[in-house]
Amino acid sequence: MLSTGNRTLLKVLFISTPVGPIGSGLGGGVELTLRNIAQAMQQRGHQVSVLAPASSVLEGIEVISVSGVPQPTAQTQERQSPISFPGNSVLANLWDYARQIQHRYDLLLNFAYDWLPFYLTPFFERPIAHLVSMGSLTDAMDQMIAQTVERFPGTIGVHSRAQAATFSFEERCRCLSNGLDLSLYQFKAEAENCLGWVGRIAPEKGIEDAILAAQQAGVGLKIWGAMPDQRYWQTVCQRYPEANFSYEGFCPTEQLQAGLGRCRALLMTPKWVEAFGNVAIEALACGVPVIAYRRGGPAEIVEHGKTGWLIEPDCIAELVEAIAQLDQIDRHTCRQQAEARFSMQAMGDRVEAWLAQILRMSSE
Ligand code: HBI
Repeated sequence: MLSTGNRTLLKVLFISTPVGPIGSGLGGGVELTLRNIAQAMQQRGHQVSVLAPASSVLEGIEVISVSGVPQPTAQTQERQSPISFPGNSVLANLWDYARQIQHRYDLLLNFAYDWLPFYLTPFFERPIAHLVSMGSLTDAMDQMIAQTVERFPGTIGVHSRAQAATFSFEERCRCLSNGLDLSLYQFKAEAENCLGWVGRIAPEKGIEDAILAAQQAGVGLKIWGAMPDQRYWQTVCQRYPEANFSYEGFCPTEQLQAGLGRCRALLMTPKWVEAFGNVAIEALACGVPVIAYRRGGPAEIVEHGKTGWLIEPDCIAELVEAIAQLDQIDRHTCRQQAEARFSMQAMGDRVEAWLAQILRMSSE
C-alpha cells in the first residue's frame, strides 16, 4: 500500500461474475458496474487487476483469464435450490487462482452473486469486499451472505436500499448506488416518436408490459439487450403480433446511447426487485426521461415529475398515462441529475471510502 497525501493507494483484485465473459452481456449490469468501478479506481491512482472467465474483454485494465464451465444464473434457481457447480467450474477455478495470487493485493473485490466466494472469505488471508448485484433469490445465498456480514462487518456492498431491504441483514449493507462514465453518453434535446426498453430479455425484466403500454399509447418501442433465451423472445413476439416494436440487438455503449438518446422515454417494467437499474442512469445521461415501476432500484433513481414518472407496479394503464405526460419532463434536468448523483467521480468516492473502511477494520 502506498500513501500519497492523505490517500492510500491500493492494489485491488476484482473477481468477476462466473456466468459469462465480460463483454458477452450474459453478466448483465454487473459487467458495466465492474468496468466503471475499475476505471473510477484507476483514475484515482489505485492499481486494479481483474480475474474473469476466458475471452473477457476490458480495455485499459489488466484481465487475468480463467477457463472453465460458466455458472448457471442465480435467477434460474429456486429458493430452496441446493448449491451446485458444473464440472470444471469456472467459479471454482477463479477462486482457486485468487487464493494463489491474493498476496499481490491489499484486498479483493468480489462481483459474483454466488455461494463460493462468501464461503471462502474466512479461508483467505486478504480481506474480501463483496458487491452484491441482486436482491434475495435463494435461502442458501441469503444464509451465506448473512454469515459473512456477521463475521466481517461492513464488507457487504449493495446498490440500493430496496435491494438491501430484501435481506434480513438490511441495515448491515453498505449502499453504494452506482455510477457511469457520463462522457460516453451524449445529451440529445430532441427525440423521435419512439420509446426505449433496455435489458437482458428475460421474464424477470417484464418486457411484455412495456410492449403492451407502447402499443396502447400508439408509440413504437425500440428494444436493446442481450437475448439469453431465444425461445422466450419467440413467445413474446407471438403474443403481440400486431404490436409495433423492434429488437435493436445487444449493442456496445457507444451504439446503445446513440439510439436510446433519440427516445422520448425509457420504460422500466421489472417484475422482480431490480437491485439498481444501470439503464435508468444511462437514459438520464442522454437526457431521456424514465418511466419506471415503483419497484426496486429505479424508484431510488427516478425523481417523480422531475426526471420521469414512478408507476404503480404492474399497472399498464398508468404507464400509458405517463407516456402521455412526457412533455412535462425537462430533458436537461435528466442529464443534470445524472451528473450530480451518478458520475464516475461520485461512484468512485463511494467505493474508495468503502474499501478504505474495510482495510481499516481488517487491520484493527
Ligand atoms: N448468477 N450465479 C450467478 N452469479 C452471478 O454473478 C450473476 C448471476 N446472475 C445475473 C448476474 N450475476 C448479473 O447479471 C447481475 O448484474 C444481475
